Amino acid sequence: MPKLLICVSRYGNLFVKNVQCLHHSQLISSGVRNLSVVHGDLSRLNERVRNYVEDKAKLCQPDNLHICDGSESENDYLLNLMLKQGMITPLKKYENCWLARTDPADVARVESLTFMSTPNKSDTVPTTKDGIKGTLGNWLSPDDMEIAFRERFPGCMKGRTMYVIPFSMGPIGSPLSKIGIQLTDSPYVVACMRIMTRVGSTVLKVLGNEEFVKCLHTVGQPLPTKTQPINNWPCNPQKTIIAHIPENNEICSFGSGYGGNSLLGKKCFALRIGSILAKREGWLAEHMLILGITNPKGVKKYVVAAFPSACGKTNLAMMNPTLPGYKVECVGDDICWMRFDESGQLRAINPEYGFFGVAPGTSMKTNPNAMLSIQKNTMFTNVAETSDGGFFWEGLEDEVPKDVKITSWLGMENWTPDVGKPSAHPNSRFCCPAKQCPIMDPAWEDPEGVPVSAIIFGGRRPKGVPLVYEAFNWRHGVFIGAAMRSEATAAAEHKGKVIMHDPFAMRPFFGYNFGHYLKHWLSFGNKQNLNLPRIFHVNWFRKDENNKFMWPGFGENSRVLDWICRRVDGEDIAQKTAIGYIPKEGSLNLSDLSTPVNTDALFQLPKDFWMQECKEIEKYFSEQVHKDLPEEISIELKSLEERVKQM
Ligand code: OXD
Ligand code: MN
Repeated sequence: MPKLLICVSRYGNLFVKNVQCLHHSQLISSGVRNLSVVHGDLSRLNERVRNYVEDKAKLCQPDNLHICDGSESENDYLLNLMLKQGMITPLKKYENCWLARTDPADVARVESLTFMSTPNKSDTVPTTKDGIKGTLGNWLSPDDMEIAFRERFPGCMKGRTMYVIPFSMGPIGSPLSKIGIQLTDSPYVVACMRIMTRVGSTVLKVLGNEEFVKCLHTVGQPLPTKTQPINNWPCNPQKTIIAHIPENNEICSFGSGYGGNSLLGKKCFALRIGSILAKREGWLAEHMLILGITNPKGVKKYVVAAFPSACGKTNLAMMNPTLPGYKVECVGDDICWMRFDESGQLRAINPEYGFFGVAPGTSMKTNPNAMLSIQKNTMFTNVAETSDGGFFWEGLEDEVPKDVKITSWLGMENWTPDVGKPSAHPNSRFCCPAKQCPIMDPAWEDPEGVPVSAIIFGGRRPKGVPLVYEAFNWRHGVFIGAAMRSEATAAAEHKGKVIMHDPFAMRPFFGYNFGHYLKHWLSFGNKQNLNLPRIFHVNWFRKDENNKFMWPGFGENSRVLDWICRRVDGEDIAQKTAIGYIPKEGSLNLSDLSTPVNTDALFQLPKDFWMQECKEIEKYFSEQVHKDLPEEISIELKSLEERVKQM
């Protein structure tokens, strides 16, 4: 019997000093508790993965270990298990569709409980002015992290099964892809990870003995629980923490089963840790959709677009263009990894394998391709249910039979709009395989990625911001990304319709100091031989004095994409303004537009608004980014102010 020394690591993880030389069968008998491997073979995991699993199993003390192979039968087993536990119910109207209702206290990302832990605070967040509270990420010192971990993780999986999920972000084996191992005690998380990422034994083969991103997740409710979990959804909102430790390529998430906090491949890995890897390795990990648009001449271009949560990224990525002869195809709806290739061409992959989309507002009218994608093999969370076994949410009023009864996400039967509360939670979701989308791009899994011609930024701006404008150059484009603002979203815990700064739509997802992130973006502008894409800003959400949207949006946005593509081709269709290039009169194709629009009003640039906007940006940069703001960005802001003054 080896002599085991139980130690506490710097981050509060319990570990056994000589764990490397333990054989798995010894682990099973000599662990802190007995552990049985109920699926898979621990001894066949490569050494690094095995060490990670053993280390965390000792810390979390699950009863069972299940190494996932990603197979159909495994998935069926898990769905059955959740069904028996009362965690999901079938939506019988469709094939293999399920509804999970969470504890109402666990419904969204928790930005205030999401931390990056680095030895130096300034690696994670900019140093703010005069002690003003920073809003560009949360830092925890390794010591505080250790205290937080020690309070939470030891024994957190008692009575439960720890699932080991090997997953690839990006096509398995692509030079642009990265591998992670997620450990979780939630079968819901396993089922959703299998939809959202490429899971299975092949991933382990491709990994060999290389580094991987370590992802630990627990619902934070060891068994037996003192009280029955609400909706059979175990979670621990009082103790929730989502922590990232870049120096170890590690993510540890405690207490929440909600997707953004628990499907660790998505925001935690692909964006927060991803952006750090990207900085280190010279590429970009961004909160962007990727789409291909083909014009009537058959010429295809790919564009990427960054909008904050709930600004319609999924709708744009899956759009049916109204412009005759145009075709849009989807590569991804949320996250984009991009790298310049040897010829200087920027190439992008979607690291995800599924869509985790906001349900309310999605309908055959707004996004038929999303609706067609979710008719089978889909996990719904916190949507309402119809008496004929279907789903329901705000926006589907015209699409469900009139005689069906609706049960709200909170379980209220015979729900009607008179109740005064929505039937589905505003952040309720569908989680479906991307390949079910009828307009997936033929190259969406191309390991080389697709060539990017344009980068689009945007937000929900009811006032002052025109439908589209183009940056003067790369540096100005980076400034536009940095100055992005948008109305708040239901995807996180924010309330109300305040206009929030959301630079690059990455505010909740930066893995490192935003000032350094800006330098990284700017650095591409100084490199030789790069074919830098043009940068644009769009706003589908401008409102008139009667509070009505001025632009019809959805498929009509193809007109804006068309203008952007023609600019990429160098067409002389732009006129210079103080804020950038806007379409020359008549250059935006508005023929047969569904509703008449007032283009003058859509492109009007009110001087007082833009003076105020400059002030807000100045205040934000000086308070929040302070000395970390690159000189180039200050110069861009000053130039904008000067141009606006002369308007
Ligand atoms: C998302 C988000 O869930 O951005 O995609 O919040
Ligand atoms: Mn998102």
